[in-house]
Amino acid sequence: MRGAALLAAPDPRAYRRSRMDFVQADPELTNTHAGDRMLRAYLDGALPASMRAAIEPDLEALGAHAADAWRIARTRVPVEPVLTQWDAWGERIDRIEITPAWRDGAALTARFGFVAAGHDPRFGELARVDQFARVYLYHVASEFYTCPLAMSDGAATALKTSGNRVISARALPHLLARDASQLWLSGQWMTETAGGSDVGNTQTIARRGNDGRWRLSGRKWFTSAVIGEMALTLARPDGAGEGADALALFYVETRDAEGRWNGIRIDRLKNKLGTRELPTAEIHLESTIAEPVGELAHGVRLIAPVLNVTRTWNAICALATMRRCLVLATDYARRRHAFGRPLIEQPLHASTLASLHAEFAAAFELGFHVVELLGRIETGVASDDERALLRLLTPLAKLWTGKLAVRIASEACEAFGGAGYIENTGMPLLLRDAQVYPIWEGTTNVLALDALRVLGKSGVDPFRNAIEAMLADAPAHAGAIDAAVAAAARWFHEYAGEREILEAGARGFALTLARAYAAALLARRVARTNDALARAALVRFLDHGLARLTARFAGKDDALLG
Ligand code: MFK
Repeated sequence: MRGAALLAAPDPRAYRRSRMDFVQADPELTNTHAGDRMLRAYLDGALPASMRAAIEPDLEALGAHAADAWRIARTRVPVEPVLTQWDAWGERIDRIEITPAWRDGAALTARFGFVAAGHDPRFGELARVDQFARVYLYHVASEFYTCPLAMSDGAATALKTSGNRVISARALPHLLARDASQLWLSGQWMTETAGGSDVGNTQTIARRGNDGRWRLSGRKWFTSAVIGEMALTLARPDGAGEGADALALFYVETRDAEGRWNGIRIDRLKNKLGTRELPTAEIHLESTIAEPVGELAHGVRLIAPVLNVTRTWNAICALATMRRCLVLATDYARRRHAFGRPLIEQPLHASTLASLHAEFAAAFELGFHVVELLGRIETGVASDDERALLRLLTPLAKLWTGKLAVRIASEACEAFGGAGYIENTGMPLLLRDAQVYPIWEGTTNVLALDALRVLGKSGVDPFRNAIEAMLADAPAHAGAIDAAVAAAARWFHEYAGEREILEAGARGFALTLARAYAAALLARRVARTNDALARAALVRFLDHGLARLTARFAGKDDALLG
């Protein structure tokens, strides 16, 4: 059957009963590391054997944890965090009760080093690969505890690059702790009511008191880690001008030595579509004591390492959701019989699933390539071209995986028929949660514009050179990939002087670059390993087409928009 390499052999455990007492067998999730051929093949190729062997037991344990967590979640009543603002006697306490998976988060993070592993000097440039393999296996079971972990990782990275020795000496040992009692989580408080994507509209003011200390006053509208011990946040020093350049980056510890809030009031928890285990809060800062991380301006530049790291987490976590959806939908297709045979043997159903597996395989290549580049740059072994490349590929990977996760989660629900619309199959939760990936950490359009801005500065050469180098090793599939890159480059140069047209087409342009790069990575893997799964994925992925460029529509949409 076509697509068999992507879907693997039919499962003989498929469940049948007589029609009278028929009960459909539910899909099973077994150890997600042991059963992940793609992850295992990737790690076998990316890591030296000694490192691979050293981390294997942890990955296997995380795979077992993922399967256990899925089973437990299917049998329990869902719980959500609860904010209690006042105690019985009228004192303001603002206490957040977290959920069971979150209560396990610190111990698991200490044991598996979800943040620390990425900064572990033992593994040099490959430390990030180790870390993100762990994150990939943990994410769905974590119930988005990975969100504050992402921000903590971002904060550790930003503090390291800031050169602020005092704050680094205080915070880094906690952010990178492998002892749960020492572990800190960090928030990243950027979003305000007037300044969402447009962070330059930030209204929080920083004032320096007579005691020489800085205090922040303002309202932060989406704070996903207010339960953390610290945060990095943007504020406008009193008297500084308007706009983003005048913002400064501040370090905040959320509680004082006695455990009281540091001038922080939690107004309410967000009532969100998904990620409901994550206690995202609206807060007021009222003379919150803070320390500048660097100069009293250019805060966006200083917080950018947080953005780039959390965008990488976003991409890997989106991949984790896609993988979970595909494993469940494929397992179900082996167990569910219709029209006389299992769904997996129905050509259209199999083909639909195989196409999704192929998209996922390509996105997986891009996501982990970004991780590899991040590790190379952080350990000082990367070239200038690789630096420029990572700056471009990070938003591309984030925006593409975000959109793809929603599509795959939606298709996976559909692959279950009516059951996919029923809460306690677990599928609706995956779909609701997936919708967050294209939204937070920069929407698809914001990131597409970011990619344009990067190319405006660095040009397309680093991107083209990298693709050419990969295709030199994989000439068999170069034609379609070269054609997509050439079309994108032509489009970019043709409209280089026409900003409105460039912006209007930025999303299609960004998706084309992401798809072409991912195809080149897959083609290189096929050439190097002759892996059957990678080859089947490449053939299907190329068949879907790489280019997503749009025609010149800017300024011509009035009839549609009214
Ligand atoms: C489970 C997964 C975990 C994920 C965790 C999720 C946590 C969720 C919580 C949130 O959603 S937090 C809020 C997320 N918000 C955003 O992501 C903001 C979206 N907006 C943008 O990304 C804007 O592009 C941005 C605010 C970064 C910039 O807007 P501006 O005000 O137009 O600034 P500008 O002039 O473009 O950039 C200022 C400087 O920063 C420039 O450098 P120079 O001053 O040297 O010229 C830029 O080059 C630099 N810069 C901007 N983005 C950068 C960057 N540098 C490196 N990397 C970047 N990504």
